[in-house]
Amino acid sequence: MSQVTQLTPEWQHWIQDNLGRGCTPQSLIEIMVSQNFDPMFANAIVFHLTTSGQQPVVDRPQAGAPTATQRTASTGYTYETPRVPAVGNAFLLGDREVRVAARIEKPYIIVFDGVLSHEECDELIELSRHKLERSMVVDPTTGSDALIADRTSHGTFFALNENDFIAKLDARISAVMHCPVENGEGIQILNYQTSGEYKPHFDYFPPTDPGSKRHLANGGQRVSTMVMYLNDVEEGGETVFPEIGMTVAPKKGSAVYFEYYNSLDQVDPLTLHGGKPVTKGEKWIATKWMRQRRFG
Ligand code: PD2
Ligand code: ZN
Repeated sequence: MSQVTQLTPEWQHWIQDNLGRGCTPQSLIEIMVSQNFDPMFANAIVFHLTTSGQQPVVDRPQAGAPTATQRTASTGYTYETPRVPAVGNAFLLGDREVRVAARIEKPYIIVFDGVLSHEECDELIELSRHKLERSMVVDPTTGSDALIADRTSHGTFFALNENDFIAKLDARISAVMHCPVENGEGIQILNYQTSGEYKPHFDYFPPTDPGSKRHLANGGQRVSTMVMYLNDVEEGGETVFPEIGMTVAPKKGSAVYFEYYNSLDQVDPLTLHGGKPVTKGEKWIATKWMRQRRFG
């Protein structure tokens, strides 16, 4: 069944009424997506009604698939010069050569090979194994940690520069991501057992969610993410970007980087992403999130 990319007057009133009642835009988008709306269309239309209060364009041409340019324009996000320059296929960071395996412009995504050595991957796993706890998400209304079925991993954090080993990785990751070390949240380690997954979500704090406020107060918005794969997963566990039909298969030592915040204070909804269910074996990743400013 094809996804809905048109707004009937009934849906328009429903959105306006609910925004008027104080519902968060994110909660309305989630309901629309559950009712088979195209996620990007839902995002754009709710964003439009939230910010302008004007009549939206209710029709979108149905003939043919929209081009990448049209899709980008419809989100309202402006692509600026990326934080990580789109030049070069490899760069030397200390004793490591990090290679670019793939790049996408909109949204801005890079797959890197060799960010971590196999020994570093093993060490991160061994240092984390004994302190894993069930992963949480941010409740959009309160901003508190919440346990939900959409995220069935266990994880733990390292403090920034916690020891020499972690400090070395924090420095390398910050160089790859072109962001100061102090803007980074501590490295997070996640473990997914078979059938574990993380359903599609945004890593940024949705600006209109009341619960985002307290997270934005420390370090500002998240600007970019790097997910580093610590093992080769037997089957499943790909990182998926459903808006652009892209999946990245886990490969020990490799990473997927993406950025989603610009100088106009906009966030890029095309970076919706998730961790697909692990169907055989287990999956270990390390995640780094960068903020606008010093974090912590
Ligand atoms: O496990 C992943 O591949 C994944 C996918 C999406 C992890 C995260 N997001 C995350 O930790 O934010
Ligand atoms: Zn994520």
